[in-house]
This record gives sequence, C-alpha cells and structure tokens, in this order.
Amino acid sequence: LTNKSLDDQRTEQEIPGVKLANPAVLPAPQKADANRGDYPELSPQKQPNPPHVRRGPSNLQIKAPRRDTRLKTRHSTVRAVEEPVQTDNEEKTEKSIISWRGAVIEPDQNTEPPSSKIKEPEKPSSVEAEDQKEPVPINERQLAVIEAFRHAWRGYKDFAWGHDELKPLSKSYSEWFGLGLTLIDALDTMWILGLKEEFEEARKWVANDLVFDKNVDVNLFESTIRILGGLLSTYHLSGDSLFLEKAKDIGNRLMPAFKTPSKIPYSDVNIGRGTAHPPRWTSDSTVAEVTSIQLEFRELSRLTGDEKFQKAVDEVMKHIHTLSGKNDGLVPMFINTNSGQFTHLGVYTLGARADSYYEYLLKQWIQGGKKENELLEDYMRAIEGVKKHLLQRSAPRKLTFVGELAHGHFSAKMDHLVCFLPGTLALGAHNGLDADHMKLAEALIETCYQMYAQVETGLSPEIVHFNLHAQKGQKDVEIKPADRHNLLRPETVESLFYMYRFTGDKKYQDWGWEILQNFNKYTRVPTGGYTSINNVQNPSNPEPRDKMESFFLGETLKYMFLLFSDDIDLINLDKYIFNTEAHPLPIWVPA
Ligand code: DMJ
Repeated sequence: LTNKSLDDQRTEQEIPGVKLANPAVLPAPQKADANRGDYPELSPQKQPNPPHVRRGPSNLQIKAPRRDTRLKTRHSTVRAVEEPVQTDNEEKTEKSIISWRGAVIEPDQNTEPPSSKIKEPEKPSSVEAEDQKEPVPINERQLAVIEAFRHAWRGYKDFAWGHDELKPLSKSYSEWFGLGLTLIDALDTMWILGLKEEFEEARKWVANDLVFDKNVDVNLFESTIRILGGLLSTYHLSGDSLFLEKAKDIGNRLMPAFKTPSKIPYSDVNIGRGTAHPPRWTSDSTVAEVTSIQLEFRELSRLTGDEKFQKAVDEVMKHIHTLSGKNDGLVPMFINTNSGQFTHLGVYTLGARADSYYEYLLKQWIQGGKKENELLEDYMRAIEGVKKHLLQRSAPRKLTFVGELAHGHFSAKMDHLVCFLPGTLALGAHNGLDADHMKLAEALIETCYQMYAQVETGLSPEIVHFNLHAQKGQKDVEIKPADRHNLLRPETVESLFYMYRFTGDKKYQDWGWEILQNFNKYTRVPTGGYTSINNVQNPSNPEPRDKMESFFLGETLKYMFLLFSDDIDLINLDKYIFNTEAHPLPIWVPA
C-alpha cells in the first residue's frame, strides 16, 4: 500500500498487528496526518510557557525526585549484589556521588512540536517541590557500573583526552572525526550516573575546546547520533544552554548533506567547508543511516523553532514510505542519492545497514505523540515482514532468531546488532501495539542472551550462525573465525533494560550482571579503559584489539546502570525516547 490517496482513506485497524481496542494509542487519522508532506507539525503552535527559573548552578541542575517511582518487580525485595567486581588499587566510589544524583530527571515540560517561527530556545523545566520524595537508593550493581565507568574514563582522561577514542593498551588514542567523540558520547551517562566532577571537567572541554569549524569530513549518521544526539540530551538533562548552542552549530554544519538531487542525504559532510559527498566508490547511501537521524533533527527544530532541520529529515521518511523495492515492509540496505531509488535489491536484514531504520520508525512515532500514522504503518508492516521472512528457530534449543534473506534464500546469520529488536518490540508493546510483539521480544532476548551464554568467554561475537538441525553435542550458536570479535556493543543490554522496565522480571538484571562481569574479566585493561577483543572463544587469550569504542560509555554502561535501577523515573520511558546511541530526548506529548 504505497498509494497516498489510499493511505489517506485508511483507518488504523488496517495496519497489520494493530488492535482496534486501543484508541488512545492509535488516534483516528487526522487531516494533518493525511498530509504529512505538508509538514503539519511545523505549523504555528501554542507558544511554549516561559522558561522556569532554575535553582542552583545552571550547568549542574539537580531535579527533585517524584513519588511512586520504584519499579514494581516480580520479587518483593531488591536483592543486594552477590559478587562485587574487583576494585583493587582503585578508588572507592564516593558516597557524595549518590546524593548528587539523587536526581530524577524530568524531560522538558514544554514539549510542543516546533513552531514555524524562530524563537528563543526552549528551556527544560525543573520539577516542583510537591513532587519530591526520597530518592531510590543506588544499589550495589549500579555502584559496580559506576566503578566500571570511572575505570574507563580514567583511561580516556589519561591517554586520550579530547580525542575520539581511547587505545587503552598502547596508552594512546585514535581519531575518526577529531571531535572528542568519546567525551561527547559520555556526557549524559556521567549526568545519569551522578559523576559530578567528571561531568564538570568534560563540560569545560566542550566550552573551551570543542570547535566544529574544522576542515574535516564526518559521517552524517555517526555524528548525528553521537554528537548532535549527545549534546541535545545533555542540554535536556542539565539545562545548560552551552550544549544547545553546540548542538545548533553542528546541526547547521551537517545540513549540506541534504543538498542532493533526490534529497536523500550524502553519507559524508565537511563541516568546515560546508560541502557534502557520497563515499568515493558509490553514489549510494546506507538506508539505516539516512533514516536514523530523524529524532535528533526533529528535536533540533522543536528547540530552535527553525523548521529546516525537521523538513529535511521528514522528506526522507516520506520518500521511503512510498518507495518500491520493499519486501513486506523490509527495506534493502542501500539507496541512491541521485535517483532516490533503493539499490542492491533483494537482500533483507535487521542487522548492519538496515537495523535502526526499523527502530526509528517506532521511535519517531512515539516522539511525535503517536500521530504520524505513516510511520506506524511502516513499522507494523515491517514487523509482519520479519515474522514472515526472517524468523526461524534453532536446534537444539529452539531459540527464535532473526536471519537474513538474500534473493529468496534464507541465511541463519544474525548480527549482534539485531539485538536492539527485542527492546524496540517491547517499547512498541508498551505503547499499545500488538501484545504478540512482547511475546516475540521475550523470545528474542533469550536468544540474544544465549549468544553470550553459549560462548566460552560469556561474551557475544559480532555475528552468529544458528544451527537449524540438531546434531549430537552441538550448540545452537556457531561462530565463524572472521566473526568472533566483540566491540563492547550495547544492543543486548539495551534490550535487557527495556525488558526489565516493562516486565519487572529480575532474570533480565541477572543476565546483564553476568555480561558486566564478563566485560570486566576479559576486556578491562588494568591501566585504564576497556578494549574490544578479537576472540570471544578463547578465555585464556581473547586477543585485545586496543580500542574502546565511544558507545561503550555512551550506551553500554548507561543501559547497564539503568537496567540495574528500580526507579522508573530514572529516564522515564513515557517521557523520554532514546536515540540509537542511547541519548534520551523528550517525547513531545508525554504519556
Ligand atoms: C552505535 O553507534 C549505535 O547503537 C548504532 O545504532 C549501532 N552501532 C553502534 C553500537 O553497536
């Protein structure tokens, strides 16, 4: 169904998997939705309330906690940690950290869609006194995450300060964009973990040393999710306008990417020169990249009142909504920036190059107040496509997994990247979508956990192949030599976090705890930092790669900390939506 006039007449009950019984989730189509191409979200809106007066230093605003914030779990008491991680020769976590955070972070209360007029930036507001209650105390497992973060940060600070990534073994750094990627990616994690001193020091670097006026090529997607997303979320959490100013600067500098014949953006932008281009060998862009920058640019429009950011990214979604070449909602991996057509047709995956397309369909729909029906429709159809073409069960344990389809042939290959899916499915179900999605999420997170548990180090490889037929002594998971690395990726702990939030089942916390311990055992570098490893199958020599990816601090440890928390208001999922780099942005019309 790609015909717009037909779409306009559709009712939400025609969207596969959507139940009629839940009108709050699926409002009847409105005129504005039917004409999404006219950017109704950008039409003049009620002006936001004047900014609240903030208490305390603006860069470290602490917001009061709210009542009834504890997660209701299946077990009555919160168990203390059984096995604290090694902290030899490392400073003990200070009590003051806990009281500093005590913070329950509330999103900007003035979450209106963007106005078409340029206006003063909106300010996040603080929680009023009547909402105050005792903060939910930080538990032992969360303290272990804080300890891990500080260890990672110490390595970054000592050997890579202001550079993109730490090389913890050679005690040096690597540059990708030369923009302090790890520092920016980690800002909101420090805020959430309550690391006040570290946050203040990093803020100083952003204020004094972060300069975007540089003759450097950056990848549009990576810099949007990590830098723009990181700055926007830090602005919302801290209320510090420095981060919004920096976000505006980088947002403007990325805009030349959209100047293409098709308006499908190029992959690379020179943020100093204002020029953009595709990779040297092709004029294609990656589908996941051009469709996973929307949450950030839409939020930038809302904050600045400048519609150009949202217009550019909405155009991409609108175009892809009507584009042919999909297979029951599943998209190919490449799209041409000249013609605007999908290329390399016939290959469908939920892994690399397509993954976050699916994630952002749902998340944009939630961000915008569940009104943009085309996004929901594309999401629901895609999940039906996954069920029809990509789901299989392994042998011997009958684990449900998501494989790939190449020109009609099914491959039992699953990237670790696909493990974002259980969390996304659970988030959809939480927002009123089909209860089957939750069932599928439960099955898939078990599989993602087994991708760790069935491996010698207890850490997942980058890619697994599932066995489809039982043979004596065989595990479900097979690993090819080229795929046995682990980059400290977040997707499984991300999904564990969602699953725990929505079910209260403590097994998800226990699984995450096992994973944290294995990261500590096999990837921790004694002199500071954590490293990617080359061989998850060799516990006696996992072959450290000498690189700590920025998402280990931006995502993996943040999701661990949130997973171990029983405080649903520690980034309340009815008020915030996480971008694909774990940076929380406000939902415009909170539930
Ligand atoms: C991150 O940059 C993001 O999570 C992205 O969506 C996928 N790749 C890495 C983490 O694995």
